[in-house]
Amino acid sequence: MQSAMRRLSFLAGRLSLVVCAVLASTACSSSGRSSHAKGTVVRVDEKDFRIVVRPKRVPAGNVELVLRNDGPVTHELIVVRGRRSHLPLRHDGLTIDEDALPETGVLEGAGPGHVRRLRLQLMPGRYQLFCNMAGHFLAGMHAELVVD
Ligand SMILES: [Cu+2]
Repeated sequence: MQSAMRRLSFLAGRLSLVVCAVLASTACSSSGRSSHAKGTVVRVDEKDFRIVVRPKRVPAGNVELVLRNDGPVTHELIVVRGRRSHLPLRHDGLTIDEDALPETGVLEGAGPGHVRRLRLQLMPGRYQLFCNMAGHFLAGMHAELVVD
């Protein structure tokens, strides 16, 4: 019974986190830049086939990812909470099974030179950032962000 309650509150926490992410991205797209506290800015640079995250460790709360695609091909960014070793591969063996994961945030694919922002409210834990275009994760497009 107690473990069931713990699981429920864990799920509720995940749900509120997803809702926050959705609200943040909506606010971003409707008003451009918001004037209230942006929180910690994390630079995420993508290129064939790496993701560099700076800083790699941030305090919990509002985090703004600034994603830059250095190309030369289109890349996307998916953020999930958990350890990399727990990310499930699809049967194609080339991509992560996103449907099996509670996503924290997503920026769909964009071409070289694009800079986009994703605002998230993150609770403490380990987060995996990866590109899930066919083969890109396996080629090395993943990085970890630790939230204290
Ligand atoms: Cu990619």
